[in-house]
Amino acid sequence: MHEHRPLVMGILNVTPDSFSDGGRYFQRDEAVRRGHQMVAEGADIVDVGGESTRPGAEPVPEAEELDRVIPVVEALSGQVRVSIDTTKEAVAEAAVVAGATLVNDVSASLWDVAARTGVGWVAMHRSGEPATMQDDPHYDDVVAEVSALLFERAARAASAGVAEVWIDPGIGFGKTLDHNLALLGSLGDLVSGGYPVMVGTSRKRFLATLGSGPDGLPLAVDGRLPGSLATATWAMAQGAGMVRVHDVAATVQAARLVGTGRTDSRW
Ligand code: HH2
Repeated sequence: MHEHRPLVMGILNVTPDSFSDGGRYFQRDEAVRRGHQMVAEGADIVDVGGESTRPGAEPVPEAEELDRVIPVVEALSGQVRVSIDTTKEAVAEAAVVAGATLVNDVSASLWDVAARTGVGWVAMHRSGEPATMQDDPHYDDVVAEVSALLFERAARAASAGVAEVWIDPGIGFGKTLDHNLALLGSLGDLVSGGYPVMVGTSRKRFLATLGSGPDGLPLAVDGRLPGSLATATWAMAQGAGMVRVHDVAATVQAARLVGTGRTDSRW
């Protein structure tokens, strides 16, 4: 019987400076090995990125980003669906030529590339640029503003001819703890827009303080699996069709639990 469950996207950062796995998969061989491992763990999609978007991260020149990601996309795309996590048009295009079939776009602006090349597109909401986005984020109504922007971009992409459009509230991208919690708490609003919703909470900073132990100290990145899993499970239970995670095996188990009994085929 075909399994109906939300999709799990495994994160593969080919970077020296990503907040969680920076440096671990910077060597090409290590990156490809990790990609294979995530496939074995049940990842539906592997998301290859060559530029960190963490708060304060420095931009990466295009040639450098291409050099990081393209060989890895080529090596994995025969075995699993690959998405390219980039905000650069040229990198997205080259990755599609190399075999990627989804553009994961944290700037929510590359729908033309997806339309032109016939691949899927993820529109993520962010406020500001990585260098300053966490300085003083402000919204009058975070849920309404994020939803409105995503629905508007998704509609533009659909009318440009993109057949597969995902929307993502961009947890941690120019958002305080309260903003993140409001967005997670009202995921139903996003889901009701009719576009499949993707959510990324994995190991993010807001879990450090929320999940701190009796000592009150923030949790280090490698202590955030419980919070990551809890929030991914919450998101899937609210109707998210895909979660973007570092810990693939554990999240696939959770996705199966959430998917039990589902017969719809939104994902
Ligand atoms: N989060 C990150 C990067 N890309 N894409 C989508 N669609 N949604 C997200 O929430 C999202 C994303 C940040 O996480 P990570 O890739 O682990 O870190 P870094 O940006 O430092 O490489």
